[in-house]
Amino acid sequence: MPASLPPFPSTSRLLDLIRSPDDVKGLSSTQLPALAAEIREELIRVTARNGGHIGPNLGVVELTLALHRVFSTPRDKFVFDVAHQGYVHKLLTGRLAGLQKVRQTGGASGFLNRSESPHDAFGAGHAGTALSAALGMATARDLKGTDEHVVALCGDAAFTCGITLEALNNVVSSTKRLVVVLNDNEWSIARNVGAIAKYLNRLSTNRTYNKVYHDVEQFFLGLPGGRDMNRLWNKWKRETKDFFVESSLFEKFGLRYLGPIDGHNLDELIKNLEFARDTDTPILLHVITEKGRGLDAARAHPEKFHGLGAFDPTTGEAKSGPPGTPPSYQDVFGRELVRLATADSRIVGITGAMPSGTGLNQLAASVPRQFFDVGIAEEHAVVFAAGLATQGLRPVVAIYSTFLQRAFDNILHDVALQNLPVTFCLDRAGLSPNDGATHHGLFDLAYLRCVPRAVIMAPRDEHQLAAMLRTALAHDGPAFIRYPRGSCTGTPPPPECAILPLGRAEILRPGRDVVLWAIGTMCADALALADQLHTLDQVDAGVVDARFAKPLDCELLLAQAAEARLIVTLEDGVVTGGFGSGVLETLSAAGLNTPVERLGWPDVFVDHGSSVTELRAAHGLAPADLLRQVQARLARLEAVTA
Ligand SMILES: Cc1ncc(C[n+]2csc(CCOP(=O)(O)OP(=O)(O)O)c2C)c(N)n1
Repeated sequence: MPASLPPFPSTSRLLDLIRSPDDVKGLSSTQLPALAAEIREELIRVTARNGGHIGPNLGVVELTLALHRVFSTPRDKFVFDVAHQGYVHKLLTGRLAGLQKVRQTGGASGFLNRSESPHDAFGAGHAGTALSAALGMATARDLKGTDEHVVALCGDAAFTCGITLEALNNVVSSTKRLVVVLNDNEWSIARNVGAIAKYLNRLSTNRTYNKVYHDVEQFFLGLPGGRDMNRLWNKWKRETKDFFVESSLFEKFGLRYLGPIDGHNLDELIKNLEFARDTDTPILLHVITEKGRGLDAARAHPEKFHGLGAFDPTTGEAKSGPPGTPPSYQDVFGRELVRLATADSRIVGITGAMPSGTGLNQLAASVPRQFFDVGIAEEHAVVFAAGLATQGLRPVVAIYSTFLQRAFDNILHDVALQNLPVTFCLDRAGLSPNDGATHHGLFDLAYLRCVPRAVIMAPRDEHQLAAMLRTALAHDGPAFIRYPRGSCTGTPPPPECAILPLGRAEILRPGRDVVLWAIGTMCADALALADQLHTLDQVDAGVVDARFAKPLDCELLLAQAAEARLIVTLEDGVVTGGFGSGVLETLSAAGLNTPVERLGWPDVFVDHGSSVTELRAAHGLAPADLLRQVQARLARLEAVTA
């Protein structure tokens, strides 16, 4: 990588001439490697500034170029798994300008999005959906009698997902024509885990298999009419089953297997993709790529460079916060769990492929026997935890709020219904601003509140997180703790880390006229709001930290509501069915008609943006908006009583 990167736009770049995939097709084969090099420079330049999924994208430069050389989107459909590796596709489909502000307000999304471009056949952000969606598209094509190609691009970690395996099981019964590209770089975010990862590794390094396969393949492909001969060879091979070497797992599912293919060799990629395009049977191309290719730091640290914030493009150093920034909630959680698990061998930690993101890497390093990374398998993680809990263990499942959505039935059917003591730590609750709608953790309060027996907590600072972890582990049933991404408050620690009485709120500021009931990090907003109401409007405003969204402290709530003019609820989640709804339900059930003003995220999908502050402002949740909303409600109430 050059020490200093060219300014944008550089007039002599091929990349600036690429407005659509047709332009890629118009390049000579000698220009393609030059374009690949320019794309890498551009990827490094924009992600160094904006942050983003640099490692995965650097790995698929040649693969994406080859795909656009061989297929024609938007007529042909590319379905990217997770779609975090779609930046190159964006560059080749007219989004060079949008990529300058990728993941920022007004810039391109960090994932693929059907509303962003007709070249994005399917939106994603969560893993494991590509094969199912592609199979749906291929089947629709067959039913409609059209002839476009459908290509699913799946990472090796996608095959740790149940959905991918469910789709694999259905391929041959659904369609005769589907191209699956397995982009194998041996990494999930951390190193890929499980039996399939080991199997893929064996497959890509099994010399006998590859040699026999490759040589015969190339021999037939090189003959005039070689494609037909190759079909015969495949048919014969299928029929003689495992005569030479054991057929691959994918062949057992009825897909034709081609590979391993060097994912950085454009000629080899193009030749194999053309073959796949013209094959009349579902086919899987096993493509070997290197994550982070072209940036030494990313190659050396694939986990860190999977996705990160702004970094120095020359040294690869991530830009860190100002000195004295408090630790993150993830760090505090990881540290507390190590403390607890070291003292109690019944405590085990489970992650779905996010050891560093959740902070469970600390447990993996300190008490590895009590740590499990199950891959991108959230449903399995939850049922696995349920099984462990039946045997007297105390599992702690750490999954981002957004990814736990996938395991709702397992929470309900496997854990809560059997009243099993599983602790759920929902990281990234609230906004994940740069990632956007697929990653915001705004729904958990709503989707968990309806689960019988669920104890749902949210800490307002790091010390409460530690106390809640102890509370959850002491509770004999399912317990959920939600906390946000990023830095804690830096609040001085209390004298002791006590277990909280279940369903007991805490009064943070006395006040009887208007009472603000907040949960989690919104307590800070509530305190500031109460101060303003007091100072500006002489309102006697109190603040309560609910601590528990369920069970709610009904006793305190009803006592306060009986006297207050207005109850205001504040939550970092959707208001529809959330914490404030619980407050409303409680008052309604008790026959109290004290007005309730609910402050939280509206009933829409929130896009990506540069920061939490910007997104809050865009959705009427900036501190000034909250104040205006409460003042307006109070004014309306006064107008009614006047
Ligand atoms: C359901 C779900 N769980 C976890 C994640 C977080 N996640 C994003 S990308 C990724 C790893 C993807 O690995 P792979 O598919 O092999 O692609 P690579 O990044 O290696 O190219 C994970 C775990 C997610 N997006 N969705």
